[in-house]
Amino acid sequence: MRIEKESIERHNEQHLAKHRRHVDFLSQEIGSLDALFDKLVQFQVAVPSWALGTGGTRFGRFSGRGEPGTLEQKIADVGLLHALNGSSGAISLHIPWDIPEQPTKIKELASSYGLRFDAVNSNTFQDQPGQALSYKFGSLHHVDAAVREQAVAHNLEVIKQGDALGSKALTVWLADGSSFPGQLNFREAFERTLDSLQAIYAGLPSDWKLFVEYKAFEPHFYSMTIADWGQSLLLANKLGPQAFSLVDLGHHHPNANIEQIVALLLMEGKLGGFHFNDSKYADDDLTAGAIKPYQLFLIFNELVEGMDARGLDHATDLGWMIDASHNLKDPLADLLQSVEAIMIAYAQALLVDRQALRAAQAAHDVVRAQEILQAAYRTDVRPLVAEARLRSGAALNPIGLYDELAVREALTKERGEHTVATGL
Ligand code: PSV
Ligand code: MN
Repeated sequence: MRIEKESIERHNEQHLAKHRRHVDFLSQEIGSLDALFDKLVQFQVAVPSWALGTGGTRFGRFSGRGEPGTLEQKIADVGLLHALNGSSGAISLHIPWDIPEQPTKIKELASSYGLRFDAVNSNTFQDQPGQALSYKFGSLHHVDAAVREQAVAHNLEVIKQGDALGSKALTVWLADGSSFPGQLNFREAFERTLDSLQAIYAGLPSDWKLFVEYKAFEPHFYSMTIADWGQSLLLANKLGPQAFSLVDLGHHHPNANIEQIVALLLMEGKLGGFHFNDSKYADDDLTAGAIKPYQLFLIFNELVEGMDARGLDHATDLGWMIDASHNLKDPLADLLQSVEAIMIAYAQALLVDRQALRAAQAAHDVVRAQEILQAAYRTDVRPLVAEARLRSGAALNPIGLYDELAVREALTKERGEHTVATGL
């Protein structure tokens, strides 16, 4: 299913007058907004191929309807999102869940929806059918060199697959760790991981980046071999200029100050990519901004400050991706909500009066500093995000149009009631 341009235009026509009133009000309050609109239009958040179906928990999985069963259908789903919101112009694949059998055709299909391929993700956290050696006790950190070699070879294969699609980054997330004290020699596990990552790094094309994703817990209960940003940064520094840390919002202990982590990684020039989601307990993979929208804003506040301090292009110098799973909501509606929350937090961060904030900081005016941040956070920027969508030919109200067009019903008719997407 594709969304026709005319359907979007008709929908926008209906909402235009009210929308204009809101934008006029904000531009009278704030002043010229053209630079902000340009930034919002440019900003694209990749959708991971594994977020398009219903995820489960270890207790069960309640599949949805009309889920994409093939890579082509997953691309079509991201195409639908991008048509609706104009901000989902990239897809991130997980190999071997999504092996592109005919890369040229797949690339053409994606570009027919205006999509490019974001970072590719390797998977050494599950054993695949027919695989010679098991990852039960880890992959890149494994005590057995043959297992490490198998995992390195898989990552090199993923780079090859990604290269054929035009991807420019490999994300490595390891489930490696230990569940009991004494199970692992921490130092040697880390050294073996570095050694394996060096072998992968050596196979990286010169215009590629390697993202080292960390996670404080899960699936292991006692230690994770790349558990936090310090360990990820250590690896990225040792690997070289093409290696970076990747921050996934769900991978920290509760109450971690993620905005501070982001600020320091940016200071070091080592923040490479981002996985957005929200959580209450752990890596809950909930809709971005569903639980802690103020934290999302504070993170964007540091991102904008840090990227500007280093002269980085907000849209292209870092890899932006959603990493979520959907147990209850329709995955596509949920992804629309995540992108909206991300764009809102970004727009609010762009509105922070940086000069005034610096002055307040220099004067130890803590009250004023909070007022400045919260003035931006409490601005209802939804009309500005909608205006950016209008300017990129997308819908003023993406979820409204998704419902009006009964997209899920159409997909269910096309694909069936009981389809299951590959992924976790
Ligand atoms: C692990 O929890 C993670 O965040 C990594 O990014 C994986 O690649 C992704 O989830 C999908 O399992
Ligand atoms: Mn992730």
